[in-house]
Amino acid sequence: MKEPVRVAITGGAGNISYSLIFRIAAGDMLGPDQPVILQLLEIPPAMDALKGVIMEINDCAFPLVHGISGSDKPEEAFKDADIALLVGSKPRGKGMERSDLLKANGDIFSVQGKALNDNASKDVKVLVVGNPANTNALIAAANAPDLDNKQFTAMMRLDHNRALSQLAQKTDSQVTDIDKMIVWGNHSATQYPDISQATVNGKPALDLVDRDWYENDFIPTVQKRGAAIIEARGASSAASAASAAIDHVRDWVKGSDGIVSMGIPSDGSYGVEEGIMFSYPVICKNGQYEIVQDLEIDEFSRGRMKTTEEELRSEREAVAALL
Ligand code: NAX
Repeated sequence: MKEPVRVAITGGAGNISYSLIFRIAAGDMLGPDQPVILQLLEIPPAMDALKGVIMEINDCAFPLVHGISGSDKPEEAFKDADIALLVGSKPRGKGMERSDLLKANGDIFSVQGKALNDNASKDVKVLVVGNPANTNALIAAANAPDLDNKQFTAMMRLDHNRALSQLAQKTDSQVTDIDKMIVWGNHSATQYPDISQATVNGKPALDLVDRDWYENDFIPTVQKRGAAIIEARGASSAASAASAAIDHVRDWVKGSDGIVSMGIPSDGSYGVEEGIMFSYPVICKNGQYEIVQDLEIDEFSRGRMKTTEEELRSEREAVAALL
């Protein structure tokens, strides 16, 4: 039997976690032979609800769960964590400006970045799901000076999966027929879901769909999918977000099957400002991710990438005091 992996999850009593934790416990993220110890973090008012979640996990008698704890102290929840899923964040309240939201979450993610730095495994892999995910990840990384900033990533996989599903439906194919899907930039409405590199069963995707559909239907549909889910369900994406988090970490740890999109610290590739948490096409191998280089970027794509980059730069400016 393998040594258990310690997985810390914040926002353990929230909606996404209610799907996420159970799937991790069932082995969907790290494999059916990998035991886990779950370390859940919540804020004091949600500790009762967290207790209920823990009771339910215990009641599942998952063979892979070798331990489970709940805490309202980041230093306890992150102790020796090998993987940290930062899901909990402050939702946008009534009348709150985007800058207020950035600031409120900045306070959470600077504390958590420091707690990861001081308590987690030195090799911890961090995925930030809580919004604004890219800039929260930037703040957490900046507050963890002893960790490599490459250990911090932001979740773009839900956007990536949404893009795969839309293109598969349009071309009457399966998501597994699609290769080289990319979502660039920020997890926001400025993101750029790019099918200019993609193939469907080996054929260029742009030869299979018309340009008008791509620019005026596909791109806005993927960009605004989160709002459409809220409109339809009366609540934000939860099970699909959990599924994307599982895909992201599974691929990072165990390797990806081709290109996937991850929000990672920009190294300047494709002319993007260095340091911001920008979603790139990556390939994961041996527990590491590498940006896919040398893709030809046309003028349309370049413009879209600039727009989302500019938004991330202005978010970074808004939280400069926390970096
Ligand atoms: P919920 O409001 O249901 O749950 C959030 C939980 O986090 C709550 O239980 C809350 O008590 C807890 N929490 C708040 N501050 C905390 C802190 N400092 N430490 C620990 N726990 C804390 O939200 P849920 O639907 O689960 O969504 C969680 C986050 O994911 C939100 O920020 C949401 O916007 C974001 N999303 C990100 C997505 C992405 O693709 N990156 C997609 C889905 C989702 O919208």
